[in-house]
Amino acid sequence: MSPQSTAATAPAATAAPTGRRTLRLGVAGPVGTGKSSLIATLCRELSGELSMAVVTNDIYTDEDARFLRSAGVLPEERIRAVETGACPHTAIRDDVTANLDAVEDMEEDFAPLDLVLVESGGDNLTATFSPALIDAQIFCLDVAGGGDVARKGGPGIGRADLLIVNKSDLAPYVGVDVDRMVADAERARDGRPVLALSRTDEPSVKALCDWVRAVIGAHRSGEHTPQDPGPMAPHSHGPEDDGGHGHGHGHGHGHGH
Ligand SMILES: Nc1nc2c(ncn2[C@@H]2O[C@H](COP(=O)(O)OP(=O)(O)O)[C@@H](O)[C@H]2O)c(=O)[nH]1
Ligand SMILES: [Mg+2]
Repeated sequence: MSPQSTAATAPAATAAPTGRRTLRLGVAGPVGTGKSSLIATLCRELSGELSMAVVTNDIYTDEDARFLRSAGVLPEERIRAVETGACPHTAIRDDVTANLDAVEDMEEDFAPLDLVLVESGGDNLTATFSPALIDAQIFCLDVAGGGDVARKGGPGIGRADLLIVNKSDLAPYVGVDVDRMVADAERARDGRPVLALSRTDEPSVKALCDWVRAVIGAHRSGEHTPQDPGPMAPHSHGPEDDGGHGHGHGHGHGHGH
């Protein structure tokens, strides 16, 4: 049996009857776009009002978990690393068992939790979370990746619950028009929200926190339905579509279950 079929029922099965059920929020996006920093910001801003935990995914290390622990934004034991091996998108999409175990352990150890953040091992533009693992997801781009990235589309850009255009403070240095990048992204998303963010821009940090609070509220009241942005398309990366790196493997392979 595939792990998805058991996992798909997990959110309902673990829901607290009190209405204080944990929101599982994924953060995906290419390497270096600021996912760990965004999570550190959310922990810093929200851990006073919400009970939080973080699961990181790295290919071979626990680098992201160590970064977050050293940032001192949450008690160390609330930050755990899953080492995903070669295919980081597999662990958040095709075989989510290791991540689901980590999330459920945290929910048990620190019950009741309001929010578990799951950082994907940054891979490329196409990786998204399975709704079997998370309830909502943020997809993170940054201005340094180029103003045209948002137009290139893909499941995360098109259909994640929130698209972040990060490091807006760097836009003048990399020749990117943030407003135009946001407008391009909005056109690709059929009205789903897009937020230009910088950790140094307070109003944008507040807008991010408000969005997270709103999703937690909707999740608790049963108004939020987890969406699947869709699978990554069968692909082999050409020079134009890989978000900056080429890796020519297919994804029809088995994952040992
Ligand atoms: N200027 C600027 N740099 C940022 C911002 N957020 C993250 N960074 C930097 O971007 C780099 C990658 O960030 P990180 O969070 O590790 O990215 P990840 O690989 O997506 O987790 C680091 O050097 C961060 O300090 C931001 O808002 N502004
Ligand atoms: Mg990271």
